[in-house]
Amino acid sequence: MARAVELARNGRGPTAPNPCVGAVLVHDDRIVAEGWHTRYGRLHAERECLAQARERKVFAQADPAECVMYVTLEPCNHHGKTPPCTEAILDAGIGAVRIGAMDPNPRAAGGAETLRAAGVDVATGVLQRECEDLIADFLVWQRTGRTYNILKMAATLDGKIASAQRVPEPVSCPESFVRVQELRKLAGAVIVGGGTFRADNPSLTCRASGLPEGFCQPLAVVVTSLLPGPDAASTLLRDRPEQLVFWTPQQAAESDTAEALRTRGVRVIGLPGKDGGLDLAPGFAFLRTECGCHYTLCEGGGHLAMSLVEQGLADELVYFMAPRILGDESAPSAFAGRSGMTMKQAVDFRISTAQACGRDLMLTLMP
Ligand code: AOF
Ligand code: ZN
Repeated sequence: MARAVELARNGRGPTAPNPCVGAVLVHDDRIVAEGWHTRYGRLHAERECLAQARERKVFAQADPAECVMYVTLEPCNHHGKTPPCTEAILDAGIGAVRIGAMDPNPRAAGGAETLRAAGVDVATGVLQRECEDLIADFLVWQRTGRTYNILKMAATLDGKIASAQRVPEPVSCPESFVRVQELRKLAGAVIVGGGTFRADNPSLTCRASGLPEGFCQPLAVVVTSLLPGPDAASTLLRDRPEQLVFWTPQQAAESDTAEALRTRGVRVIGLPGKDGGLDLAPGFAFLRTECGCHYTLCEGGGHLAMSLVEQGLADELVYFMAPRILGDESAPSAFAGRSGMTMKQAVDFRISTAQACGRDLMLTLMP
């Protein structure tokens, strides 16, 4: 199942707004075929896996009744863009199926029962946590009208994201930079706070290697109450104003500055207030419905990160921990803006994956 989870991740992005799913076929404790859902509307993981088994002539030597299929998501039971996977499994005569997560989509669910009723040996809940984390994005798309928002932070051991002088220097190692580019490739929009926009003058482009021809760069969203003038020295304003979006208080969105920015093709979106800040949820709904984004990536700074966490809009936290210490209290932190907190008021996350990334530690955390 761990291998199936790994395979499923290959489809993350292209399968949206459907889930990514992986499957492996095992005979005699050996993996004999693999497959994953590669793209929205294409064959499901189980059918890809069975196709590979046939291509490799697996069933010439192995009795399908002695094969076990491991699949990260309950096999679908419905005619969608493709016929039901339960049918494919039964037609192939597979003897046993091991399922990770149950399908939360009521139209497709029920596969486990159908297979059982047909005499297949079915077990559910195999690596359930991992398999459920894999479809956290699918749950957000199903249950809300907004994007699945990944919050990425890179910080020192003492949680600092920059020096007190805010000189734009990397905190994390080159390997982590590569991983961030993969996240930007996944994202339809990259979001930063106004402080980061002003201090770093970022381009927020994806510089992953081997980008496909005609790759569409993610939108750049800046959350700020302080709109820049249309001629401000900003890489984003200069290079790609049409892909630049500001989220700003309602009043600022009606200002002359906002109008001047709009004449340059910049989108200025007014958001309602909330707890002294902005209500960010309508912004994410805008990106999903008006811009067709499925994933968004927020890259700080600390105030925006904390607002997202408090508003329940950090669906996944990717935290690069660099083994370095700054020890400077006046340096900005990965999360900021609250005061007088007790430990009871800390926001808890669960570690989903932890892996070395160059000299850094890369943590994926779920709320
Ligand atoms: C599976 N295996 O690999 C996937 C499943 O429109 P369709 O036919 O692509 O069906 C999409 C639904 O099927 C989707 O909402 C989810 O419930 C399930 N996805 N199921 O057995 C797969 N991708
Ligand atoms: Zn299916």
